[in-house]
Amino acid sequence: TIDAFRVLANLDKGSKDFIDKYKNYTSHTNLSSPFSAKSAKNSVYFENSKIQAESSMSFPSKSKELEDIILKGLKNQVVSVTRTILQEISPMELVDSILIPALDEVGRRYETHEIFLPQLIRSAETVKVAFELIKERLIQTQKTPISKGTIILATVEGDVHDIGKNIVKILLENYGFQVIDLGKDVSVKKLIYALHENHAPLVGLSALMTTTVISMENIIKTIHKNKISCKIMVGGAVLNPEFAKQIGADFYGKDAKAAVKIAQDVFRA
Ligand code: B12
Repeated sequence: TIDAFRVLANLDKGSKDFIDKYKNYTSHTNLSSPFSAKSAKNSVYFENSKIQAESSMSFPSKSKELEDIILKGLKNQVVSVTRTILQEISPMELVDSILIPALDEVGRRYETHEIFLPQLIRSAETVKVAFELIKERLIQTQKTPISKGTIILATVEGDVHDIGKNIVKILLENYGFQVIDLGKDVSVKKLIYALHENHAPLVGLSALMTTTVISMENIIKTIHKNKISCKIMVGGAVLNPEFAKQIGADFYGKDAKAAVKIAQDVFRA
């Protein structure tokens, strides 16, 4: 309690002492790798592809290292390992098969009180460093500079989780769409204003918490009430297709690739 108080009172700068003291706290409670279940799922996605066959040879050793770095929030070690892995697999493979499963495991540990907020923050900051490298790589391989259409993206009001939304953004841009990113914790007012200003035919909303899907529903209701002509796609770990439909969205996207597919369909129509 004293250590936690020191974090909350900002006496323990950057939560350093707290994390140093408790970083090994979970090691005995969970020995299983977060990749065991997820990697099976990912391998289905890449089944029969040449990339999968090639990358699976050298992939596991470094992926375990990156997983550890994320779980322990070792921000200063993430760059070199991420760079090495990016020589072997594509940026999106790295996102889907390492970063997201590791964050899921961080979320699980947080939920079961195996780790606490400072550790959650450190892990998120570590992923952000890896994500910057991924972004650089995706920008380098960007296909067309010509815009295929304008999309507004936002993480809804009350929600600061923007890692997923940022991945969606970078992939949409990679596929030639122009993205107006309103950022995180975006109010209904700001979103409606942006829609009026830009006449974007597609808006993408992200929410990660059960409490903030209400903001998402409010935005959708306001768009409909104001008869703004645009399609709405929604995503975020807390949603599913049924719920998306229930709150009035036009599309639900499970991941960034799904967002690209939706955008292609909307702008083709
Ligand atoms: C990282 C993280 C944080 C970071 C966020 C950093 C950042 N800048 O984003 C920090 C430390 C700041 C944080 C804070 C909090 N967090 Co948090 N966090 C997480 C964690 C571990 C990972 C989220 C993540 O980035 N996942 C990876 C990304 C890539 O996945 P994604 O967002 O789902 O995105 C993918 C798809 O969903 C989809 N997608 C996403 N958006 C969109 C949009 C469209 C249009 C489409 C088509 C697709 C799409 O594509 C993406 C890429 O494939 C989750 C646990 C989890 N497993 O989700 C908890 C979690 C979301 N957090 C949680 C909580 C409780 C909090 C706090 C309230 C903690 C606190 N006590 O303060 C605060 C909330 C602050 C706030 N007001 O928002 C809970 C939410 C519980 C709930 N159901 O409501 C979770 C689930 C943890 C848990 N299990 O308890 N958190």
